[in-house]
Order: sequence, then C-alpha cells, then structure tokens
Amino acid sequence: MSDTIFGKILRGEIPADLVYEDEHAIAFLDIQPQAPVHVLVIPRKPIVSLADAQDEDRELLGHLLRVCAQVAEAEGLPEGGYRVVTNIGEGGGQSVFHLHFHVLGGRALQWPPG
Ligand code: DGP
Repeated sequence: MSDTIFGKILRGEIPADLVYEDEHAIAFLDIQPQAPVHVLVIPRKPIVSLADAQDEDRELLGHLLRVCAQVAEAEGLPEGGYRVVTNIGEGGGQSVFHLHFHVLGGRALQWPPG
C-alpha cells in the first residue's frame, strides 16, 4: 500500500492537532476546515477507503463511528446537529487514500452536499 499524509501523521512525522487517540484510532483537526468544527477520525490500520474495508474490519468500523460520536460530544455538537461523512474514491471527493470520517458541525449544514 502506498503511504499517505495521514500515515505520516500517525507516525508523528508531521504534526496534527490531535483531539482523541486510542489503540485503534486517532482524531485530529482538518487542516482545511469546512465548518467551525471539522475533525477527521481515522483508523491506525491503513485501509484505503470504506470500499476497501473487509469483514474482518467490522468491529473497527463500528469503533470509528463511536469515536466520531464521542468527538462530536466533546466538541458540543449534538445539540445543534452535525454530520459524519466519508468520501470514497476521487469521484466521491476523496483526496487522501487512508480511510477517514469527517465530523462536521457548528453551523447549519446544507443537503444535498455538492
Ligand atoms: P477527503 O477529501 O475526504 O479525502 O478529505 C481529506 C481531508 O484531509 C481534507 O478535508 C483536508 C485534510 N487534510 C489534507 N492534508 C492534511 C494534513 O496534512 N493535515 C490535516 N490535519 N488535514 C489534512
């Protein structure tokens, strides 16, 4: 698998503003925030995207979603509502090919996204 910028963040080779970390996942502020709160939740395991996850990753995927909700709670997002989204492939808007969930909130979010 080719390396990504998120691999470098996981290995501490480039800095990131971490808001959460555990054995399986880390969460950090997006460098190009699209909302007042914009956190990325990623697995330590280098899965390319949700489409590349396997049955063996089911528990990890559930854990990542729980981390998204915990990060949102810690950022005070549940009251105003928020969004969790993962982009898949270039056509889906993915630019970093290491699975990540965007946690966005702090403003009214439009639907559908562009
Ligand atoms: P996506 O387009 O779904 O693959 O989202 C990738 C996100 O990653 C995008 O919102 C910008 C963010 N990003 C890219 N490079 C860096 C970086 O070096 N540090 C941080 N914190 N975020 C990054």
